[in-house]
Amino acid sequence: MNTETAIMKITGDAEIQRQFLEMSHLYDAAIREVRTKLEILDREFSILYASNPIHHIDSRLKSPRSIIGKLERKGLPVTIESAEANLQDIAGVRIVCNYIDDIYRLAELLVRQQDLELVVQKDYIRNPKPNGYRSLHLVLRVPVYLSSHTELVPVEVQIRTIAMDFWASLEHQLRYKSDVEATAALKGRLKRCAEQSAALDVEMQSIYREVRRLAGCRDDGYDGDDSCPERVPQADYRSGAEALRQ
Ligand code: 0O2
Repeated sequence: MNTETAIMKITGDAEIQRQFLEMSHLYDAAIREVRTKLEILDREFSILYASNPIHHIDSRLKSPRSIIGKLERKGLPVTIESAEANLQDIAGVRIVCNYIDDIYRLAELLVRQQDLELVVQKDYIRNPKPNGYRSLHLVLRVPVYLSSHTELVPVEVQIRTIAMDFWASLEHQLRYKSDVEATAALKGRLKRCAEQSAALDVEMQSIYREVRRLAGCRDDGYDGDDSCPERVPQADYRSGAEALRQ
């Protein structure tokens, strides 16, 4: 069954539509919970330390077309059960920060919350992808309290700086615009931009720390160093909350 046939099946079948609505409600609730947690942290930082770690937050529910496409690419059954069992990015939250320190600080604060469980962590800042992509990815399981029971729902959280986000959006266009050929020259130029923007992030971080020190700002208790603070352990795919809670 190709993607179009699968979409036709979904849109034409009342029972599948109902299941899809139920699933969307669940993942949307999980997104809202994560967003609320982040807004609370950001507000607290602004009150206590006169700083806002979060520049802005984006979130999205993966569309049926994109869910079906991903299941097909992975050779998995195209059903709601299969999507729930195999895809961890149906719910996605992207946090865009000013500085690299903010990324690790937020990750640490999220993972410390008792009701969130860290399932997967991928640190593409310490270990950028070969194309230059940088971002910290966490998959968190979030409890959603329903009328009859509680569901633990995975949410993929991507945390990156403004510079990383700027780069990723152009690279995304190059990758997904089928009418633009991703030549080696374009890829090479993008890779160089990734290196330059990584250096910019490090320098901006350093200047910001110095400015805060000179201004005598209240210490936020975070002792990150240089570009990649050691507080968040090396990227890996292990399960469990221990990775960041150590
Ligand atoms: P979209 O449209 O953003 O949703 P997995 O999800 O684990 O099965 P993968 O690719 O190994 O698959 O996961 P990974 O590496 O954590 O990447 C997931 C998401 O990160 C992607 O989602 C992108 O949003 C982003 N991403 C990862 N690598 C790149 C990259 O090289 N360039 C850009 N621009 N974004 C990247 P989707 O589903 O691919 O796309």
